[in-house]
Amino acid sequence: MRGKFLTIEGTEGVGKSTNIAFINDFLRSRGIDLLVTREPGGTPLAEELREILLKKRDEAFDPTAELLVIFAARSQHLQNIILPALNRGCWVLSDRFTDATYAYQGYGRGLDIKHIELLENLVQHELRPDCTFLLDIDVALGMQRARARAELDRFETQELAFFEDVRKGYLARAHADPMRYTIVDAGQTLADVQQDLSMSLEKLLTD
Ligand code: Z5A
Repeated sequence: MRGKFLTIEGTEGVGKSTNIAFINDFLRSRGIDLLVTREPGGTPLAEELREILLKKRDEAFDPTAELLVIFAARSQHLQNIILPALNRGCWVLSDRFTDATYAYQGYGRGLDIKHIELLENLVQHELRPDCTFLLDIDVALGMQRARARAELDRFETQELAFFEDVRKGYLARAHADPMRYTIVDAGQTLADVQQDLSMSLEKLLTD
């Protein structure tokens, strides 16, 4: 039987990395064979493309060029890692996927959503995540957490208004498809965030 495809999304400092470790432990303790991966990246070639995307440089990165590099990395990741794992019955949890492209490149950079849909269909055919955890946080609080943690990459140096647009994009998509998305208030204590995640993971296991 094909494995389930899970994704986790959110703006800066929402705690994706922290909660991926929690989801991994939770599902493994229930006997689920889980592969954790990330985007952009997930294969050696796609990780090289990730470095290109995140590197700060003097030359402006044209938004359409950025979009194409993201989907190039995604195609590589899907064909070499995600699809083979799902086809052998393994569950896959990806730290970001195409919802990030709609939120960052669509709502954040202002690229035409129809172009993103076109590339999504070209690269993914009918594949969409079975379940997406959207960790939602006040943008300023998330930035505060992200800044306290490490040096900022090219995306993280964007203005607050950019991330407000990204957050709006994520929320709009989640509200439009409540069956697929679980919105978790990431401004709560970590214990409360993980309590909410446990409840939706329990539900996923019984579906
Ligand atoms: N990008 C794009 O534009 N288009 C696309 O299609 C895709 C990606 C796929 C890299 O992604 C960039 O790529 C990303 C969008 C763009 N832009 N940026 N930046 P990334 O996922 O690798 O980068 P990231 O968003 O910075 O993720 P991260 O480094 O994994 O951070 P995080 O997961 O949000 O946070 P964390 O490290 O787990 O937590 C942050 C801190 O908060 C840390 O110190 C925690 O201990 C703390 N924390 C976490 N939860 C809590 C709670 N509940 N209370 C208090 N403190 C907490």
